[in-house]
Amino acid sequence: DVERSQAKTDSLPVEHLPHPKNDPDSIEQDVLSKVSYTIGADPKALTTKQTYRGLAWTVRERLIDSFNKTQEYWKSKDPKFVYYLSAEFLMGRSLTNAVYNLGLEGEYGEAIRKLGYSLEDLQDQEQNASLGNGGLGRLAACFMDSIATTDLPGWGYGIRYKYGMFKQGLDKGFQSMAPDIWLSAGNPWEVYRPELAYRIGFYGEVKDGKWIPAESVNAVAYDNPIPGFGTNNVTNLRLFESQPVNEFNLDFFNEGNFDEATQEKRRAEDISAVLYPNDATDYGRELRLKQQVFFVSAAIQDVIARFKEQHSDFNELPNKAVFTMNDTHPTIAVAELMRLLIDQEGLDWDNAWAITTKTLAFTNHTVMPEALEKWPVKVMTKLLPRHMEIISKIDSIWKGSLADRVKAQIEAEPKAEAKAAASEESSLVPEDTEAGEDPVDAALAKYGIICENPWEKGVKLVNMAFMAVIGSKSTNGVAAIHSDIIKHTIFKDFYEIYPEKFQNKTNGVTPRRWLAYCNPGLRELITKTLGSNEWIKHLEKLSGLKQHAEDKELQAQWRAVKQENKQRLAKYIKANVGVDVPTNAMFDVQIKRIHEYKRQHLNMFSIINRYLEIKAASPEERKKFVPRVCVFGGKAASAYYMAKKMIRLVTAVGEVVNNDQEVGDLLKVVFLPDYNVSLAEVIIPAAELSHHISTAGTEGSGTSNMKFQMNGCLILGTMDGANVEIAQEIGKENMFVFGVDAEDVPRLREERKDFKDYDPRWVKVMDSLLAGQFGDAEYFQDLVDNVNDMTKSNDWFLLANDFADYLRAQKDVDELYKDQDEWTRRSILYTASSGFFSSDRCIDDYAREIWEVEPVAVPSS
Ligand code: F55
Repeated sequence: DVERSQAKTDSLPVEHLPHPKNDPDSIEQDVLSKVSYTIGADPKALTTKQTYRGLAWTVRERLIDSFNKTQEYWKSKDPKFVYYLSAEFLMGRSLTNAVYNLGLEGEYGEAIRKLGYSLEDLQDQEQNASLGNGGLGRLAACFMDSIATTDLPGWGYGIRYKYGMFKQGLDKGFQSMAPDIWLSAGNPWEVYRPELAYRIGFYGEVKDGKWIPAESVNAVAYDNPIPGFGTNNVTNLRLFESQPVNEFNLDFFNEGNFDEATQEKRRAEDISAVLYPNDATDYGRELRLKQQVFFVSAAIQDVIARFKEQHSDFNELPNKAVFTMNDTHPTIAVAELMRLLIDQEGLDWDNAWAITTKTLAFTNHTVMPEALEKWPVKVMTKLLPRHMEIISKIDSIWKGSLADRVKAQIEAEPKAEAKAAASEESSLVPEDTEAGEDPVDAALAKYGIICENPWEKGVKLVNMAFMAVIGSKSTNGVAAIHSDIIKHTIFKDFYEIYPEKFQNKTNGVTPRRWLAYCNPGLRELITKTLGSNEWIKHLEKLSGLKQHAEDKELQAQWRAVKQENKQRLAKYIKANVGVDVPTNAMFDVQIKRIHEYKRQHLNMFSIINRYLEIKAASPEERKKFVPRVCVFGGKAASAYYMAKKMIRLVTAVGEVVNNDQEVGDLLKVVFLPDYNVSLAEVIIPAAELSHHISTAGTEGSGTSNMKFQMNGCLILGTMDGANVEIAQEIGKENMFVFGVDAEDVPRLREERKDFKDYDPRWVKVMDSLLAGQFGDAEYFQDLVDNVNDMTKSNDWFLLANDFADYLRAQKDVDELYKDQDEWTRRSILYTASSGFFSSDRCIDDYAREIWEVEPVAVPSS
């Protein structure tokens, strides 16, 4: 469908195209021109918003200039590309990032000053691009920055949702939700490409091996240029919008039936309308599956079209392209690439399979069973009949080879019964195989791609993660402990059969957005101390700070920066939730999606305990408490009942504590609504203590832990996710570690029915909630029961277990805070030890060890 006819360009004087000039006067001129002719505003009476919009358009032009050069250069070199397939890209704002990454902060700063503004003023006018839920979507955004910065030929592919992550408000302390209308003022950061449209089919039937879809839409491209830092490279995030093939039906219209006339349009536009605001479960819904196949098919068709411009032999595809699948959401790619190679390009099955399994890579982000997508075969068959045929064939080939291997294993061990074999570490037979059950059946039931829904007899499901492991060249986890766990739990048999496929790639975050740009005070201090700003691109150079960690002068300056950042946050808190917070108190933060496994309620229980202790103390004793400001932020999925209660727990306790005269400035508890990327950029630089307290073995990696570390914020955490590696880098003794280890969790869960060891402080906290000390006791009843009443629930996340040790760690925190020099020394050490957690390092590891893609830097002309 792509329009590829060419204008007669040979004789056009393209070399005389005026490239934008970058001196402050030219930029100022340019802004005035843009506000007049693009925005249509009166340059003599500009609002801040209009100024932002005009300015953004000038930055856009400079981005596109480098973008065009980069893409042209890459085309001439024809290197292998990585394509990052992700249903989510949580980009946040673009203005500051673009200006700095282009290296134009000085020129722009001056031009903006002349217009009577600061870059921050204008930046505040920008809507966040919140096309993601949380860690996974933000990781994709950090990766785009690092792919550009490290000169990798790589593009992102995703969906241009019309409405992003919902806006969160508070209504009498409860979460309220509103749609995120982020495109209302236009989007200067994207380039619409109406000529790039791919046809995506749904439903229908397969006749004589040929799929005839009953419904089709067009996937139309929008390019979002992504500038690297300290390079000429500007790469691309290509997002697709769903458009109808036929705008409307004139016959229906003429009959006066407008609803029918526009039905196709509405059905098509629904596909890219809304981001599912769920960070754990959403499978089962047909529209969600439509979204997934929509962007995956468009991306693969786009890549194949460009491949074919320069190549004719598909065996070359794995040398020119690798698709990396960000969790299970894009894993329909396995079937879609097979379908395109076989049905469109005429390859045979074996050839297509060989190419597919060399061209795809898979990243797993979680072991939480409810987050591992499984689609009902019924839904798949109806929506994607041809894909379902392909998946069935992949499944039967896989089941055949698994059965052979299980049989071979049992024969090699002739005396062993299924049970005995199961007790062996290296057995393909599941451990929970029942006596008398056929071991082959047991293995197939557990590790088949198509398997029965354990909760609904007779209902068959497609396990997308299993298909991804089988259909790709590598599978990786996102932190060392996590990559280890997946090998021995969810992907056990796959690991035994294909050990070489399994890798670890510990996550990273971009030090540009998450340190250099969000914390300018610290940026300048670090650069001054190290004598250069090379660390922004080579983060391991931060280790040079270690030798200065004890320097009293530096410590004082380091504290002054933190103090300034705390004041900025205090102002924000006052303006947004009306609470006055003391800036001499410790700023203690937990910001992330609200989840039982992340245990915000454990933090709250410790805060309640602190409150009760302050209340019980004499005025003299009260003086010994270290004052704290406890800040929470995070969204709850709309259907996640407990998560919503956890939010209410924070606000309810805040209402009591913040207004208690006896407590005064010793304790404040605030919930900041609508936590998003730009709010994180204000909170993280101001934080002194941050919470990463998931039950060991449940968090894939965590990435905010790395952001806090970079900004010199001390960590209170469990031995989970990337905390383990952070502890290695900074020294475990410098982190506040508590809680059970991952390997003990299964046993403790078994034993939890008999748990009796309740700490007396835990009992008091539970009693205070059930006595209504923080309002509506009835409302909190089931939240308490869930962790405290073993007859009703089972404290799956082991809060009661970890509580006493958590309070011990909290005491250690308070003690250390009294010694500000030691606290600051550690803070410097945290930043100094954060080099490993740059997404540049992470991307480089992916590039060398999985993608096999090499940098191609655009030369300066
Ligand atoms: C979104 C939609 C669905 Cl259906 C399932 C999961 C998600 C999601 O947002 N997951 C997510 O954010 N996972 C997180 O990924 C991070 C990056 O790897 C990890 O750091 C984090 O541990 C993990 O929970």
